[in-house]
Order: sequence, then C-alpha cells, then structure tokens
Amino acid sequence: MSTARPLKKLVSCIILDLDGTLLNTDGIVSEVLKVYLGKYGKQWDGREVQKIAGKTPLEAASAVVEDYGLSCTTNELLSEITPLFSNQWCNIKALPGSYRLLKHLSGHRVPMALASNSPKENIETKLSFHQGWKESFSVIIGGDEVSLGKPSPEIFLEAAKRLNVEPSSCVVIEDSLPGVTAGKAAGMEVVAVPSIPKQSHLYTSADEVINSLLDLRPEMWGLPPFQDWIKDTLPIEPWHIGGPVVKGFGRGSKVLGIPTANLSTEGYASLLSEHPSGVYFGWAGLSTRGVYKMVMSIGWNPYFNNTEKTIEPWLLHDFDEDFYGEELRLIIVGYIRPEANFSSLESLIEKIHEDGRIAEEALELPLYSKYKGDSYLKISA
Ligand code: ADP
Ligand code: RBF
Ligand code: MG
Repeated sequence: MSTARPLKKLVSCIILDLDGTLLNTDGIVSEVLKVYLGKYGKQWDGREVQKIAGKTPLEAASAVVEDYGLSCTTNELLSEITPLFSNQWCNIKALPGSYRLLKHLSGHRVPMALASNSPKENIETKLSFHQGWKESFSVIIGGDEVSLGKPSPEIFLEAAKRLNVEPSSCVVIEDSLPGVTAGKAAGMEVVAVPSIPKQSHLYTSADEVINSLLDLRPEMWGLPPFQDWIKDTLPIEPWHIGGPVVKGFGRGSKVLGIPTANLSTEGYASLLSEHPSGVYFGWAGLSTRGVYKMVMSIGWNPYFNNTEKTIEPWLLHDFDEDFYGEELRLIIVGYIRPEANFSSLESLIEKIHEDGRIAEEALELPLYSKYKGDSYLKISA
C-alpha cells in the first residue's frame, strides 16, 4: 500500500474523552477556582489546571484543598463549587475540530464511545449544549459508573465491553496524562491531544501526540480519512484579528529572511487561546496600501522556544519599506499544519517557504478568494 504516513495499528472503534478533548473546559475551571479561592484570600495560579486535568471531581477538589492549604474539607469545597460549575456549562465551547470529528465518524458509522471521569449526569448536561453530540455515541460512560476512574483502565475496558469489541480494536483520544495511562493500561491505542501547551514531552506512553483535533488522521488507524482537505489546506470558520503592526523579536527578516508583521496580542489572549498553535493563511489588509495574501504562524515557535503565544503574519508581497505602526487587518480562512521543531534553521526556512507556496495557490480557490473583498480588510485613511 502506498501511504505517505506511517500506518499505525488498525482499529474499528474510537473512545473519546470529553473535558479538554472535545470541550474547552480548562477556561471554566480556572474561572470558577479563581473566584472561589479569592474568597479565601488565595490567588489562583493557572498551574493547577495541569494537576486537575483528567481527575475525578473528588480528586481534583482534594488536590486544591491540599495545595492551597484551605481550611474547609474536600466535600465542603465540592458542594460550594459544584453549583458554580453547573452555571458555567452552557458557556463551555467545543474545541477546534470536535464537531468536524464527530460528524465525520458518525457519518461513516464508526462505533464511538464517550468515557469521562465526570459523573454521567454532568456529561449529559454538557452534551446537551452541543447539537448532535449525544446521538454520535453508542456508549456513554461516566466516572460514577465504575469503581475506579482514570488512570485505572476500568472505564475504557467497560466502554469496549459495551461496544462489544476487544480493547485492542479501540483507539482512545485523550488530553490528560491519567487518561493516556488508562488507555494504555486497557491495551488500547492512544492518541494524546494535550490541552496544556508545551507539555507534549510528558506524553511518551501515547502512540501518537497531536497538537489539536485538526491534526488527527483517522486513516493512520484504518478509519475513514477526512475528505475536507483541499490542496494541502483545511478550510476553517474564518476569523478576524487586527491592530497596529508592532515590533517583534527582530528575528524574522534578520535571521530567516522572512519578515513577519507582528500584531499585539493585548486584548486577544482569549481569541488566540481558542485557536490551536500552527500555520494558517488568509488575507491581509494593510492601511491604505491594499489587500495581500498572507501566511502566518500562531504559537510558541518551538525552534526559538518562546514563552508567549504570538501571531506572526508574513505578507506574500515585496514591500520597499517597513510599515511598523500601520493598521493591519487579517482574515484567517484556513489551516496548513501544526508548528514543528526543526534540526536546523535551513529546514525551518525551507518549510516556511513551502507554507507560502501552499497559501499562494490555495487562496486562488473561490472558497478562499471570496474573502479578499471583505469590508473588514478595507481600511480608510
Ligand atoms: P519584527 O521582529 O520586529 O517583527 P521582522 O524582522 O519580522 O521584525 O520584520 C517585520 C517587519 O518588516 C514588519 O513589521 C514590517 O514592517 C516589515 N515587512 C516588510 N515586508 C514584509 C512582509 N512581506 N511581511 C511582513 N512584514 C514585512
Ligand atoms: N517557528 C517554529 O519554530 N516552527 C514552525 O513550524 C514555524 N512555522 C512558521 C510558519 C510561518 C508561515 C511563519 C511566518 C513562521 C513560522 N515559524 C515557525 C516562526 C518563525 O520562527 C518566526 O517567524 C520567527 O520566530 C520570527 O519571529
Ligand atoms: Mg516579525
């Protein structure tokens, strides 16, 4: 068989985790705990999200009581924060690629199970805000239906049993370490989608680590491939960002020969956090100069090991002069690839030029070119 990508073990079923994998729950967890700890005069430091990921509510609460030296019991904490969480469920957003994945797999009748450490009742409520999700699953199991939650394999073994298949015929998709451990202990294939940035090195026991659900290739597991990639690009729901061009790290032109017109991320933190890091493309409106094709990276630039998530558009046009301070508007219409690390600067540069060629060509497609005339890009003097 001639496939460009390595084929992993073939499976017939998929078992998904919910929080952090399909749903962006981390933001809600932070919000609730910030408010709650404030009442105790404590300050929430985001690091806790990592400790809580993949835990049962009881374990998570117990970790918070201990780490913050709270004077209440774990049960008291739970009974106080549970209603705070319930109020937030309607605000939980689907992670990029969730709808697409569920639609694709259910359309192809791939048997799917949902296995979450959350109690069944909470799962049902969370699912109810997302159309078509509940019906996608032939099996839904909550943490309250097994004696031990993840990292015990019990919940996944029970899912396989209810799906009527061998554990070895299942691939698990998980964002948390306990979830990955549970999946491997169950004898299943595991794809990790770490929800916390820059943690992928911890996921060595997973069979594959991907950056977001956009990067899942079901065909690697013998499942039907997505058919929505066009000319090496994935169309996304277009989004906008704009502002004056600011100084970046001073590396683009000097080190790479690829200038990137950086935008301030101030005020855009939540917008940026909604989009997985990676290489995207679209159209750029630049003050009164015009509208140009654009390819950009969102992320931490693994090669340079940045600590901040940045947005760096390279306009596919030769300019005679710099344009710092000018108003730049972007419409992002498609996705190309996740960020990668490179063994040499040359290979990074080569890859970015390839991204540029892909964007150049794809933007000619009516699907993408129709945004060129969008009024958002037209900036009046
Ligand atoms: P910085 O680190 O300050 O962003 P760069 O070396 O990346 O510095 O240079 C980026 C600057 O180069 C932009 O802010 C812009 O003023 C200018 N520039 C010139 N041509 C381009 C282009 N084709 N795309 C993006 N920026 C460009
Ligand atoms: N940096 C990386 O470390 N890995 C990447 O995969 C990567 N891809 C990029 C793709 C494009 C289209 C652009 C414009 C930049 C990319 N960069 C990447 C970022 C590059 O390192 C960045 O422009 C420099 O850090 C300059 O600030
Ligand atoms: Mg730059």
